[in-house]
Amino acid sequence: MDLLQEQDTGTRHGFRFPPAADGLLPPAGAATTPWCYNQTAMKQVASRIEDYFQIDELLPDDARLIRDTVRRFVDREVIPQIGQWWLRGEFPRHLIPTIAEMGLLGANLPTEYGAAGVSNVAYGLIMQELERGDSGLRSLASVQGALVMYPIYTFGTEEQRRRWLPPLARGEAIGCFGLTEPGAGSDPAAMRTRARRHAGDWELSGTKMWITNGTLAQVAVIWAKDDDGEIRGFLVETDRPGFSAHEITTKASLRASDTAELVLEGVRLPDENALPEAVGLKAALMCLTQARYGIAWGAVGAAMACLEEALAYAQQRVAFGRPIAEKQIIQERLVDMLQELVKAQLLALRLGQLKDAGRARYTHVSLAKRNNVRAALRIAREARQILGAYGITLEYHALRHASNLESVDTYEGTYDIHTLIIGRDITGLDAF
Ligand code: TGC
Ligand code: FAD
Repeated sequence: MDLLQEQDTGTRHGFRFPPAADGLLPPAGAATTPWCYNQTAMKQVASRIEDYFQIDELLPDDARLIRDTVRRFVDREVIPQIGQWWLRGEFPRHLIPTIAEMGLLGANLPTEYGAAGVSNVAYGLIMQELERGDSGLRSLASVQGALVMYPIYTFGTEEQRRRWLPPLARGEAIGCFGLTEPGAGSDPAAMRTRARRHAGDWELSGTKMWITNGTLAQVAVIWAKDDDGEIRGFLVETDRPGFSAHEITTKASLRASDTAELVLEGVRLPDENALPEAVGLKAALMCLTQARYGIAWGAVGAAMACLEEALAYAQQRVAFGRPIAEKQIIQERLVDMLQELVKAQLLALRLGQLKDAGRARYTHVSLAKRNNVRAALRIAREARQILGAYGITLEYHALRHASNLESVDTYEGTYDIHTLIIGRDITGLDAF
């Protein structure tokens, strides 16, 4: 039997519960197998934990509306099938047109070039809901918006904006961002990719590694050192001679995401493909700040999904004659998870408010990314343990989220790198 068959998908998370405990039993006769669903229990669980500190009332109406719309989309189109896509190592590219139509690509960029122009808080909630489905889905949107549309908007010419931003917002073109190399990740200044001048053109040579959307992309934002050793950003159409993308197929994390190695072998580019204001590593780091902001929110979504699943499961699962939710150790674990979730929610919201007010510093973003991703990872691991053996399957979501979050904890600056960024900020001393 295909354990991931789409069945009984009426619940919010498409769970299959183990034999139920008293008080949360499904209607008599509902379960013909040892498995059953209990929609009422799931709804009760969600309403109990998702907004424990009544943060909803701090959100503007439009942001709430946007969140609820994305939530319905993810519940309907993603959650019932994500386990299968993940197992097959497949990014659900058929969802791109809907995601684009909903305005989720580059959503916090101005409407002038086709983006939705929502607030940073609303954008964060979009990332939260996408990652509640899967980190890979949020990654697609993060890269497209924060790492491709943002640099074109911020560092590009008017012509580059007009050419690329509308199709990127509509999902008709997909972008990727090549900064990391096989030998340079945390320290991108050590990159070896070169951009040499050739009779007014540029010639790019080098290898970029771990690039999200790498094989899907029509355009790559590539960072390379020029003849003076200055780092510059370029727009590289992926059908140019000398450019190739090779999917990394051995991932045990973020499997529903396209990750690739990019090889540039003497790729010739006209000068108009250089992003004129993207000169110096700072330009690349500014893009990372935008993506890290979205990740800080996204991690909250993954954590919410895991806690909901663990709590609902604990109420259903009987051991030693009683639901495991009655055991003190389980309650302590659930409370620790909730406490971490609430802190992460508050941090994300305050960061969003600061960003909307133009007062967020990149070190604030580092702190939120560092805290929220690590918190989500711990919550996901705890959830997996509460689920016992069932927790190692893809019918449940905890292990998939935990595994994805291993990547999220590494990319966009590892936990250690954010420690050093914040450490430098508060001590004035560089410990890199
Ligand atoms: P450093 O001296 O720190 O900085 C140079 C200049 O840049 C400024 N700056 C930033 N500005 C905006 N945002 C940031 N995050 C910034 N970080 C630094 C800084 O103030 C300075 O400005 P100025 O005016 O004084 O010149 O540069 P450094 O070479 O010492 O690098 C520092 C370090 C280690 C923090 C940086 O290299 C770093 O962040 N490393 C981590 C690399 C990383 O995060 N890579 C991510 C690759 S992309 C990715 O992972 C996508 S995954 C997407 C997905 O699938 O969702
Ligand atoms: P390294 O830099 O080699 O670090 C190895 C270890 O050493 C880490 O634990 C690190 O914390 C630690 N370390 C490093 N420096 C220090 C120090 N000074 N002090 C103490 N400890 C230190 N990159 C892109 O450019 N574009 C993408 O789209 C992209 N997508 C990605 C998708 C996935 C699924 C993954 C896994 C990665 C992706 N990356 C992408 C790359 C990612 O940004 C890097 O993996 C990350 O920056 C870390 O670099 P590294 O893997 O080379 O690790």
